Amino acid sequence: MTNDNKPAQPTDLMFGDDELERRLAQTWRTPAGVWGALTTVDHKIIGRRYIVTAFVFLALGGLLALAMRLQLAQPEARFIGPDRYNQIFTMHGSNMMFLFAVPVMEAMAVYLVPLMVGTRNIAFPRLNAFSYWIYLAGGLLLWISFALDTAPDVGWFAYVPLSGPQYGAGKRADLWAQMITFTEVAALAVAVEIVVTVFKQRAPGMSLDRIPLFVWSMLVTAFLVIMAMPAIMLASSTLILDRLVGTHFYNPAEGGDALLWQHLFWFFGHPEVYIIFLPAVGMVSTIIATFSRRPVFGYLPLVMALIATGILAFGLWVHHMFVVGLPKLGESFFTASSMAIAIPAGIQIFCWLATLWGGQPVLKTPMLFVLGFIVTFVIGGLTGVMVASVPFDTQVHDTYFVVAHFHYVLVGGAVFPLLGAIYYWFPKISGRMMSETLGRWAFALIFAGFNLTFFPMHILGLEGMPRRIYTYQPEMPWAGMNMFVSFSALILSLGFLVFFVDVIRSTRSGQIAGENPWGASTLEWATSSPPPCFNFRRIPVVGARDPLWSQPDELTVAGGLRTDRRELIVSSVVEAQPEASESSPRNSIWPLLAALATTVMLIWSIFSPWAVIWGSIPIGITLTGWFWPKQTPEDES
Ligand code: HEM
Ligand SMILES: [Cu+2]
Repeated sequence: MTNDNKPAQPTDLMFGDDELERRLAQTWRTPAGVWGALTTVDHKIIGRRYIVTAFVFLALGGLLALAMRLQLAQPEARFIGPDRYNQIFTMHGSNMMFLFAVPVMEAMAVYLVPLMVGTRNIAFPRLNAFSYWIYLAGGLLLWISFALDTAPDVGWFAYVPLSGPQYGAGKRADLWAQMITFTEVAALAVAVEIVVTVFKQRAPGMSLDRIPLFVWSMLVTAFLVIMAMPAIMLASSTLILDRLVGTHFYNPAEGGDALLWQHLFWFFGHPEVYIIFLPAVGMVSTIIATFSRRPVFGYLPLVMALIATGILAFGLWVHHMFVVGLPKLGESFFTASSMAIAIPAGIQIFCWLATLWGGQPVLKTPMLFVLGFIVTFVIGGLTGVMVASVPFDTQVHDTYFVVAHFHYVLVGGAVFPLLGAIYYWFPKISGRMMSETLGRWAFALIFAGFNLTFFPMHILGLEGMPRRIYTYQPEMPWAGMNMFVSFSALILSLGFLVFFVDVIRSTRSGQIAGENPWGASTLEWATSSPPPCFNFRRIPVVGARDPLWSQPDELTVAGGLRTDRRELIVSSVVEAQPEASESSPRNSIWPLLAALATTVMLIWSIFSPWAVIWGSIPIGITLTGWFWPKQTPEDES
């Protein structure tokens, strides 16, 4: 490294392993207790917290789904009234998309990406802490409004004019819109951290063509977040303006445009699906390689497919609007682009099958979920190609066919890989293995329960059952199938219950994992489980795409980072040549205070436009505290 020209500074070259660990732990540690928990900027602690919170929201959203299924099991049931039902499906959809699916994927990246690229912390660690707090505040806002019976009731895409000032009474739609702001600020923050971590903090030698596929997938996802989220923040903020100060963005009578809402929403909403799906592609590629005991087939095509999906994702949003009456040429274009996205998906599936074919797959639980994913996702993809066709979509739009389709791609395409990923990385995160027996039970129940719940919904949809109805008449031919679906949802829930029991049980008493229980090839397995606060005793030097397979005995390491302050290696974007050592921020309470100030401003601004002025003052104060030089060693460089 370049900066050890001042001999007095202690660097990692001067110490033996034990002494070095002691010194690094001193520099990087998070103090025990509440204060430590509130001030930490360790990506592992924040990442774990983020993952756990997202899974709590998954469980809550699942309970809402069960409530809906209970209500729909029989015609004319009296369990949930129409108003509450509207709140429940809106809560379920919004909660699953904004509080579970996107955050959980980013959370996995917050935990894993720094380890996989061989660095000591994520870029902008205080922003990372801020992101978690702001996400938590947004989640609490939504759920508290539900507890107070004033939850949003306008569907997860909140179409105007229903959500506008004329029809959306009270503050329900505003709460929805502001929840979006919270979660999007959080998502954008993490996306920026991921991009910078991947581009500038990779271990020496990890050139672009050696980046693990999960990291590639998160890099592409981060760019999607950066390009898609501003559209929805614009939409939700202008909706609040229409509702609060009487602007006319969406009011046709005054020159506004109701369709503008749909365009802005879906310009974000379609890429959103890939923001959830692409990380899953990375997880699947990783798990398949490890359990087939060979490098994944077609690294370059897989990376290209990720990037192609990311680009195409921005060219299909209008397929959500086929029934609004579009010019024929426009319809044909968006049909074609929607079908075209099946090509990169096909390439991915081909590469995975080829990897399995050429390897000796070991069917551990993570692999079971991956196989379940392939089957389910292909079905969801096929119905996707069906609804991409305008005449067909016109028939099934707003029916249960669509509900079936998007759960196949969301649950099959993202939740299955995610559960596989939890079984796969749990040993790294907790230091303990999950149970193989319970894992198999969880998989069997979830896979069977899922297909039994959602497959019949295709048929219900073809029989004309609309989505978002709180009940139906006995004369309709839907009762038997609905009862069956609701019963199957219980099987599905039982599977999730087994999963949660396994997680809790294994955290306490799972078998000790050791560094690399699966014999995997990527860098996160080159340190202890769970990793120490400084991640790696010495920074590895990467000489191949699968470092732990091609350099099995001892990784080469780089030296020269200081031990008396938090330092990481900054490397070049393409070749990952070390360029400099850079200091990394210490723990701080300011991100939490800034998040609190932002929360006050955002909630207040639902009620008064002046909040934007007065509420900015505390934010300014907290940001000043955040960035104030404190003469710590980290400030020197
Ligand atoms: C775990 C089991 C799940 C069950 C049993 C379930 C069930 C349902 C049901 C019955 C509806 C339709 C409500 C209606 O139209 O009246 C629905 C809507 C929806 N679900 Fe799920 N769901 C589950 C998981 C998920 C997951 C994991 C996600 C996302 C990652 C998700 C996203 C959505 C969305 C976006 C809607 C549309 C909400 C709206 O119409 O505004 N669901 N779900
Ligand atoms: Cu779409």
